[in-house]
Amino acid sequence: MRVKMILPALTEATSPFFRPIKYSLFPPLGLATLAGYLDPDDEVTITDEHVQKIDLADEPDLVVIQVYITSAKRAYELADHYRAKGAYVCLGGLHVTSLPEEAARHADTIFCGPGEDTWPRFLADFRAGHPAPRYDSTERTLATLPPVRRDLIDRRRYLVPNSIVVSRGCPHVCDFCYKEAFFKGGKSFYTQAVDAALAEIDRLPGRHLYFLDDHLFGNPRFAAALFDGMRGMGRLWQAAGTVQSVLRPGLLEKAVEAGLRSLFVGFETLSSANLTEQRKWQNIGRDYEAAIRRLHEHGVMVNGSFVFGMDEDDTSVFDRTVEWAIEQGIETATFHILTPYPGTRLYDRMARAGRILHHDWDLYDTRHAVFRPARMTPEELEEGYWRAYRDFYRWGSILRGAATKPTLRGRLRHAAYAAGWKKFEPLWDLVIRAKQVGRLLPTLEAILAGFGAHPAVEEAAEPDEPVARETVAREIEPAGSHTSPA
Ligand code: B12
Ligand code: SF4
Repeated sequence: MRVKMILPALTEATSPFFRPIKYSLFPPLGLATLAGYLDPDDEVTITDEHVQKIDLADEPDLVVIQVYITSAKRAYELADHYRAKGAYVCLGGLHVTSLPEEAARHADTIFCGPGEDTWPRFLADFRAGHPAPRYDSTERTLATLPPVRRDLIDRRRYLVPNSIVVSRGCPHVCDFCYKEAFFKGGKSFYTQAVDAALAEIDRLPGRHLYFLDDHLFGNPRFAAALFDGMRGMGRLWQAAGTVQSVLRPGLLEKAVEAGLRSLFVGFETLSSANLTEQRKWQNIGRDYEAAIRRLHEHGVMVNGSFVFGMDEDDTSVFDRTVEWAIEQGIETATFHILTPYPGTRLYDRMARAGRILHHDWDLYDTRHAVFRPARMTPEELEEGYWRAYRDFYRWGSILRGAATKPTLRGRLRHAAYAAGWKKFEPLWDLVIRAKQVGRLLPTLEAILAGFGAHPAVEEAAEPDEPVARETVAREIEPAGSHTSPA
């Protein structure tokens, strides 16, 4: 059987003005996971439209398309194209789960929820000649997960080819997050067995890893055992975690010993009323500043995630948040406009109140105001969002953030690292367009290796690394990409 798997690009990514670095970060891990269930004699390809052109003239038997909200329009176009040619088309992923009826108009079969139970069931039905039009995931386990088909991924096209997930979902229930909607109908947080996760890590070449788990620390027992198992492997890695998990005694220390060098932390808002409104209970009353101090003391860089536009936010929120982040010495920040994804509680609340402005999914990208905010206009929200990025990454702010570091080496590193992303962005884009992105990985590993020392140790260390080496690490934070995993 000839199987073609496609990750379509959102409209922006195919324009000549798109920012290639953002879309050359991570390979399509979800599709490579599903490919693991195919038979050895199936002919299978994975096409990631963010980094390669799709050959539309081919004649596959089965087409599998992963649909995100921002790529839905393109996904449906591709689905219609292949159905017209007589291929059998399957659509699955987050947006299909949010709006199955919309997706079903373009598919022979749709899949709701994660695919580890439904996909093998479909394959058996398909081969037997009676596939169903819809499969809903209910049995949630990673116990029988086959090895991810990384051989189908062209590693040279990605800055972070070693992305990995060892769990699914998250134990929390924030209203704005995709997670509750996607995992409804079954468990919404579960992990691999520790040994299986360690085996998957072992299969990855090089030193660097990026855990894409929503909350790698979400099950402390699993996380502690994983970190114990990783100790001595010589890995350098990045991940996402909550403020609460950073403050928990013991776990962060284990993570650092296992190679943690940078953490994406969902602060989201400095207002506890906003946290309550969004049911982000795990952040309420937590000492954000203590969490940042603790990470810095352990040599872990912080990528702080912030969401603008919650109901308590007025136009003063942008300056206040940026100022706070600079004062805390946060190395990099990711800002988002609150985005009500269909299927979430946030969406339902906004829709009931008549506050949704439109359903142009292309613009549900966390950079556009798609709802009417409570205390400002949509224009003010968008303008403030862009201003926040500009203000956080201006030279004066970078130098002030750097000045919070206790050592000269720390100050230089902060300045070089933060500046690298925004100030040298066009250079990285050139490297990617020249298809040289894979060559940056050893540089990235070298940078991260330099971040493990505690500030006290750094005092006695060598002078700082060259600026260009520091800059790359910023790229692997999916800046502006997410409404906050964790
Ligand atoms: C890595 C990542 C990226 C990477 C690359 C994505 C990629 N290559 O797949 C980059 C940085 C490019 C990115 C960009 C964006 N992202 Co992003 N990203 C993620 C992240 C952190 C991990 C995705 C992942 O690899 N998961 C692990 C794999 C194993 O799971 P999976 O991909 O979901 O696949 C499983 C199922 O979905 C299902 N499945 C998927 N497709 C199909 C198809 C079939 C037929 C079947 C049976 C099953 C199936 O089975 C798979 C195995 O279980 C997620 C958060 C998350 N936890 O999902 C956000 C997330 C997907 N991103 C999100 C967003 C909003 C964006 C952006 C729009 C952000 C922006 N401001 O521009 C862009 C645009 C993406 C696009 N192309 O349209 C949202 C999506 C919201 C939505 N409802 O669609 C998420 C959920 C983050 C969040 N918490 O809000 N992202
Ligand atoms: S926003 Fe983060 S902490 Fe909240 S449910 Fe989503 S992944 Fe979990």
